[in-house]
Amino acid sequence: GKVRAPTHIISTISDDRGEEPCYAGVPMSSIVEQGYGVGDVISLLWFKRSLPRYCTHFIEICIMLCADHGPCVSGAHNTIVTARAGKDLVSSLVSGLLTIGPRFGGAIDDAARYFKDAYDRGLTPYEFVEGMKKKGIRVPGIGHRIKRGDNRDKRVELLQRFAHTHFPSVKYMEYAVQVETYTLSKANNLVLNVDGAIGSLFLDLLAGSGMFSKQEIDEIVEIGYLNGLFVLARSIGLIGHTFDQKRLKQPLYRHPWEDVLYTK
Ligand code: Q5B
Repeated sequence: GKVRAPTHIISTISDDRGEEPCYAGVPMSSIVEQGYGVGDVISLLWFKRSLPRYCTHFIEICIMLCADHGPCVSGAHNTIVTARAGKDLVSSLVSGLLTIGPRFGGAIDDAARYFKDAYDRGLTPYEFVEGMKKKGIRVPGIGHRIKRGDNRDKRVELLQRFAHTHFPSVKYMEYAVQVETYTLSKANNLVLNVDGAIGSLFLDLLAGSGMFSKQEIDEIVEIGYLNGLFVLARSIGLIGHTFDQKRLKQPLYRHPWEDVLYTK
């Protein structure tokens, strides 16, 4: 009989061998003709299933509101400096992307991991936050350089409002808000930030949509899918910053001596 030689690659999300490419089995013509959006495409290629409209809409809102946060944040700054050094689009983009991590934009997965673990174990916000402090770990999803208790992040508010209206349950987000109430009692900058809002709300999406088994949710949280939302979104802004610098014909950036403390 026919013997299939072992393959070097296994792939389960897309197939380009037929007349048209398929994402998780859905042909491109259906994607275009049925008016799918980028949230649907993310659902197919990341989660390998079609999600209900409120879920794909939520994903699209995350992408829109994380697309940029001005020129002063770490990622945009790196991209701007790189573009001004005469580098190409891809180099400028990746130099910005490389700043995404535990402090900047890449705290979504850890926020989901820690909020989920604390909520599922029934920890009070006090037990959770003080336990993290004892371990010397900053609570991911909490804290911001410019947002404060009296100057909340509008993006967080918008995500919360959408979820309150459309999600069947927002138990993880409500837990994150309780954590925020406790951290704000310690310091005014310890607000629930955009990473924490997305992390906790995505847990609610996964748990409340009925589209994922418990095992699948655990795997998604363990592998860490959610920083991908910030990476994808912020790429839009970083590409914009690259074009902006090129359009403005900005010269090589050099940081001013006056802004450096030279010390022995
Ligand atoms: N403290 C975000 O720190 C920041 C604490 C904490 C317990 C915490 C910090 C942090 C967790 C990571 C996270 C996502 C580095 C942020 C984003 C996207 C963005 C960015 C933009 C965009 C800010 C002062 C005191 C110290 C600290 C304590 C701080 N955070 N304690 N848990 N989470 N958060 N990142 O202001 O006693 O004095 O030693 O790591 O969620 O990245 O717009 O800029 O869209 O681009 O520099 O929004 O919170 O505060 O380091 O001076 O700390 O607060 O231990 O206590 P800061 P620090 P003490 S959203």
